[in-house]
Amino acid sequence: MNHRIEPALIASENAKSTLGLNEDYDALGVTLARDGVDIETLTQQAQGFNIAVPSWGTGTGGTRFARFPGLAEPRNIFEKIEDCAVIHQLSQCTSRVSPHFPWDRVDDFSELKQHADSYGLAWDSINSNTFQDQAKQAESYKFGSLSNTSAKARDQAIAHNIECIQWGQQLGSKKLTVWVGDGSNHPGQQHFQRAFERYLDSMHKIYAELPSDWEMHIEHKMFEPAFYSTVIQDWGSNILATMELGDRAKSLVDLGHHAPNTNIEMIVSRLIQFKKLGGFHFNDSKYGDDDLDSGSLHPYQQFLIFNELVDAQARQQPGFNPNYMLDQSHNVTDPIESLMNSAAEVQRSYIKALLINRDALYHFQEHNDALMASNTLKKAFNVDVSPILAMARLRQGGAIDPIATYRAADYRTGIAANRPSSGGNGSGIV
Ligand code: RM4
Ligand code: MN
Ligand code: MN
Repeated sequence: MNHRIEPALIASENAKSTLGLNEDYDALGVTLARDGVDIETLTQQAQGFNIAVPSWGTGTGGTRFARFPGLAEPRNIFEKIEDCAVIHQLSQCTSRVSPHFPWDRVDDFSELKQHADSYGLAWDSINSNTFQDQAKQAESYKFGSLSNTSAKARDQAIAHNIECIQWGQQLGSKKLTVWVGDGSNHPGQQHFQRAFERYLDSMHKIYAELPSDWEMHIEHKMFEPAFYSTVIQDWGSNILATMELGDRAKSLVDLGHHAPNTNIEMIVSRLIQFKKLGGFHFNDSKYGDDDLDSGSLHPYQQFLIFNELVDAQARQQPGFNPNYMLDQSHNVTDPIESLMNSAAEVQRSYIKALLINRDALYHFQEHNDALMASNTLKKAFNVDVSPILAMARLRQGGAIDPIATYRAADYRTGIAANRPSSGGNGSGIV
């Protein structure tokens, strides 16, 4: 298998802190054993954790105002795959990449698949893009795509989603994620019901082309690019659409796509209950969408979401098999560093949620002991599981400290000559 970072460098960096890690790991093992928790089981669960990386997250993001490109940014999907290979090599929990079409379109998909294969990477959900007009596109999406009042524009958007499925089949993907920018900017601009009817009609046509072993994930978003209303505004519109379409249509929760203070963990619970939780786009935010790295501001919210997920796993809830992915914009950090860090932060929430004493929690819930129920969650949240995450990486050939190892490798400087700047410093969504 190909490597982007010299394995010998990872080994020498790891050697610097293996002793300390072993001590911390053993100490944590003793503490956890006191509560009847086996640290080895947790480490295996950490090793089994996987979260996909969005191809578009490997480039430096921007705002409506500006974008400040970084050194040696990937210029195409082949180079994005190389950066994803670095992320996975060091963090050992991101073996899948989610492409966005037509941004990542290539002429030869078998060549692209081979390229990813050579780094041990597989393909996650395919994302269609009908929120921008492409060069030489016949119909404009200025006033929507799947819900456009023009049948020609709708047909073009449907055809794009179907070609996304076909490209995905060549890559070995099994999922299509549909997020549309459709909506309105002025009260009265759009007839809400007719727009939703047109959207559903278009989605039925895409769903009819979905291979039998594929799922379709619908992503809601309450604002942007439409700022007054969006056609799939919230989880309510989302689940209604998936229920109309069929069992293989499920809802996807992007953490940045809700109003501030929305109880996202409760939405997750509802979707689980009705077998409609397709997956996640993890990120964090204070004001807008995708603006902060996962777990950087609201780690407790992320933990509470994983409380619901681990609960469903423990109860073996039928139809429960959500897909995890990061979806965030990195404007001032090195995207490779942010993606490694964020993958580990989501993994951290998962491991902490596994530590929750579920029988105790159920007991306190049944007896309406609000304080002790809350403290049961807090007890798990307050455990520093870093040694478990580091041990999981070490045992799989990754880095004890991915950021330090990445910096020691000086990856960007090493490839800068081969990746001249594209000069793109205009505004950019990702
Ligand atoms: C959207 C949404 C989608 C992503 C685009 C780039 O806000 O999160 O998942 O495909 O951004
Ligand atoms: Mn998203
Ligand atoms: Mn988003």
